[in-house]
Amino acid sequence: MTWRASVLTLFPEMFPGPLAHSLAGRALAAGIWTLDPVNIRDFAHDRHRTVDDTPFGGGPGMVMRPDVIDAALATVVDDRPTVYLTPRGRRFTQADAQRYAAASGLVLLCGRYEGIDERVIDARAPEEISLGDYVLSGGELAAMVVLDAAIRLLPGVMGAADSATEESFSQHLLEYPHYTRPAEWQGRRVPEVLLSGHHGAVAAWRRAEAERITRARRPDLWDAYRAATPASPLASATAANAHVASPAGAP
Ligand code: 9WO
Repeated sequence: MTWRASVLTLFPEMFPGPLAHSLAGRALAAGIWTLDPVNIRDFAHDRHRTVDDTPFGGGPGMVMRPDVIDAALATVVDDRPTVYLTPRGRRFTQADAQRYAAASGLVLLCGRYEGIDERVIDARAPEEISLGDYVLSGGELAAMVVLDAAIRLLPGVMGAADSATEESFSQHLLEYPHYTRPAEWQGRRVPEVLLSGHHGAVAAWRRAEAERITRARRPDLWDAYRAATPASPLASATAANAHVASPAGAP
């Protein structure tokens, strides 16, 4: 019923952090999800509560011990996906966010230092997820991003209209431009169609703008969108008439 996030970290006090100040924060207060920060250090078994050690084979930095990580994971793993946030993971996508939102919750493993002993990754086989090609000082900020993306999709967090839109074509398109009052600002006018009250024309303009921006900025998304979107009757008519007249250089 309640979506449950368990976050394994050496810095449990970082959570909920910025999540308290978003849709996710309101949903947390409303009991739509629960947050269970787990301090990895509580699973150390020596007097100094050691969680890391020097790498076998030498080299810089420290590595998190597999026995400590495994003991922490053992207290939380159930039917939920377990996710390790790491720059060497597969790229996080909106489809992952949707899959996590549809699960009963998440177990998020946040590393520090140079990472975690490979054997506990082999043994527990978490999903290894990356936000992008950069290195942070730990997985915690990435875990917050993943949580924010999943939680806003939980039932009752967003308006139903918003989530319906997200499921549809908008997934492969960048956002269309947004405008609000004043209708003229520093000599710049809002596009007239948005003031027309003609909902069909507004929708068509927004879609055309989203397509234009996606094509210009993200050829990879544009290709995925074209592959996933059946040609509209209008687009088919355009294609059928392509031999008639088309501006030079048009596709
Ligand atoms: C540190 C390091 C130092 C010297 C040479 C190589 C090195 N790699 C790393 C490293 O990747 N450290 C990670 C720190 C270990 C796992 C947790 N940390 C982390 C996660 N940094 N960045 C992320 C992350 C997670 C998701 N998306 C983007 C970045």
